[in-house]
Amino acid sequence: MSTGMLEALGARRDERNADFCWRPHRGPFRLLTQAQARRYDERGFFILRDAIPRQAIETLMREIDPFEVEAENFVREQAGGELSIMKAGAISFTTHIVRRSQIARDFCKSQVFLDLCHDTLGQDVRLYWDQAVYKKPDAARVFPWHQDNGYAYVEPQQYLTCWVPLVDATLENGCPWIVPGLHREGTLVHQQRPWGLQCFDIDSSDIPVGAIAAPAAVGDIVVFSSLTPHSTGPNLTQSVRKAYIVQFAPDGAEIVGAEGQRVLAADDKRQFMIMKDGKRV
Ligand SMILES: O=C(O)CCC(=O)C(=O)O
Repeated sequence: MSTGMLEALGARRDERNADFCWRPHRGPFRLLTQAQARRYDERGFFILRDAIPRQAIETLMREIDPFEVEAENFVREQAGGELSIMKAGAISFTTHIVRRSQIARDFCKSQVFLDLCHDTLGQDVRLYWDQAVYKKPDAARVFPWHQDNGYAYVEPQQYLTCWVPLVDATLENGCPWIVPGLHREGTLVHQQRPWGLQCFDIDSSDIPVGAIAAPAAVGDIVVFSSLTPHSTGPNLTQSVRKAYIVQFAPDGAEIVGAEGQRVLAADDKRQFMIMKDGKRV
């Protein structure tokens, strides 16, 4: 079924991804219900409701805001307003906050992430990436359809993304949208588009048949695979949509370059172990 979907969307597998096979999750689980595990296997995502106390999100947001201002000012003042996929006044990506913040480091080791990692990745897990994404009011700007593994090709391909809203993420302010099912194909070819990489040969603002919106309130986590195609909609409101994205990979994961060169994803300053033998590090 998904091969037909791939064709319909003008998508194809990355050359490095010849024989990917999705590994279903059988448990035993610490946190996931059987229904959530089934949804993750079948659709590539689920929303974990009320998973983080509001107070923890408020503390985290207060910590992140000044780093975001600094990143935004850098792009505005030193990079001519635009740097890679970041555009001052429209969208900011503030990466590796854990390098500078104990609050962010502690957040990434919260029990809920340990449990999610245990249930989806195994016993030995590292933080792979963390970034805040702030979407400013901008009626046009969507974030294009992509898989997280399309930005840097990681093996094993199946790692975990937790999209954490710092304010309620709604259809109006740019919540995630997900195309279910295609995570089972592994990593797809991504092409450069003006606002980011894209894995479908459609307009970035088009919503494929079957796509599902994932609005999420403060306290929820949108949990998806690094292989789940997703986008976020435009921010049609007058306030900033803020999210913190934390990604986790099994210890030993490697980034594979276009020529096959491999780099271990184990920079201890930002890709530290969160769990060893199933226990917090
Ligand atoms: O939060 C957003 O608006 C898009 C971010 C995203 O999809 C990503 O960083 O992979």
